[in-house]
Amino acid sequence: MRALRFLIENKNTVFFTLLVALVLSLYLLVYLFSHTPRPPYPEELKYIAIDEKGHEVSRALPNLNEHQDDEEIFLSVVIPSYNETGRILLMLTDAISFLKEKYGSRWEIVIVDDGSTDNTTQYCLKICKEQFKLNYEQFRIIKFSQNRGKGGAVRQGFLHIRGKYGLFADADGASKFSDVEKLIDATSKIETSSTDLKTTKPAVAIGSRAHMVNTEAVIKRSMIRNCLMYGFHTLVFIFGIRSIKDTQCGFKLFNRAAILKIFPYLHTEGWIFDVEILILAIRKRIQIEEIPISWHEVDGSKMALAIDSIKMAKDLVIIRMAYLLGIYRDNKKC
Ligand SMILES: Nc1nc2c(ncn2[C@@H]2O[C@H](COP(=O)(O)OP(=O)(O)O)[C@@H](O)[C@H]2O)c(=O)[nH]1
Ligand SMILES: [Mg+2]
Repeated sequence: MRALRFLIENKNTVFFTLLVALVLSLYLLVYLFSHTPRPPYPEELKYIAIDEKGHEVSRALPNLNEHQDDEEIFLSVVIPSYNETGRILLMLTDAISFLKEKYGSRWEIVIVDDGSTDNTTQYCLKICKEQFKLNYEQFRIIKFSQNRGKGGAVRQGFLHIRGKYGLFADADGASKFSDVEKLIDATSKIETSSTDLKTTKPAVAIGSRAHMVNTEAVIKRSMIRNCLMYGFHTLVFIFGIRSIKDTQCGFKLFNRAAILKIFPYLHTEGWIFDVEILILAIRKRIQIEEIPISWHEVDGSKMALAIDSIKMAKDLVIIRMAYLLGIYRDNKKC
């Protein structure tokens, strides 16, 4: 009775104490689940390639800032790869034939082997040498000794490319590679819309499958995958990316100015990293164009549907809350 009277008499203080306790516990919870990318091991700061004599070589990776000569490499393609010996050949064949025809030798491919256990690195080196006969500077592999996740792989790749534009593309070849031209056109339009002639305006163009929602390619997917897709879209909508219809397509292009503003600040290494990239771009007022591309379902997905979907939902909430509470900051490199 006395306790109840005390609560009523001090209701403002009680309410305030409860509120502080709630905010503190929320902060602690988000802090505990927040993510810091693991620093690269020394061997992950090197790339492996095949030299002119056909030997395997390992050299220090360049830093993104070092290469300002846009004429040298026009497009860098980063391919996150985890156990991809079964799927990557088709993707590379499609990509390399387009790149050679369109850009001569002004391109590079950076494969990030994310701790594969199926010899993805050796397999890629072999096809680079025997099948594609590539100049060694054009085909580089960063090999992680331990798996980091797709986001960690893309981040590490992008921080060490030489191109004017950087594209990340899935190893399964689900997107038609030549659609990269549409993304490049969109980013160039954003760049030329700037009135500042001294610096390049950061620009992002992302492949989108939103136009395909009612087409066979999506309908043919398993019911569970489609249900999860709709659930995920709803969650993304609630947690704040409303201007973009397809956040998850593995085909996204950035100019160097955008890469420098986004990737050093990216915390997430798992599947949900695309959403953090977009959140960062939106926070930094970088213009994003969503471009419809051709896409088809490819078997052999590395996603464990149930577990990875739960992780993605959790990580999505954590990203949004961490920015809200100041645990993640968009002006602090991580
Ligand atoms: N770096 C990295 N890449 C991964 C991992 N799992 C999948 N990937 C890559 O992410 C891309 C898309 O993967 P996929 O399995 O096709 O996913 P889905 O298209 O979303 O079903 C492929 O290039 C994979 O090799 C991982 O743990 N680490
Ligand atoms: Mg896929």
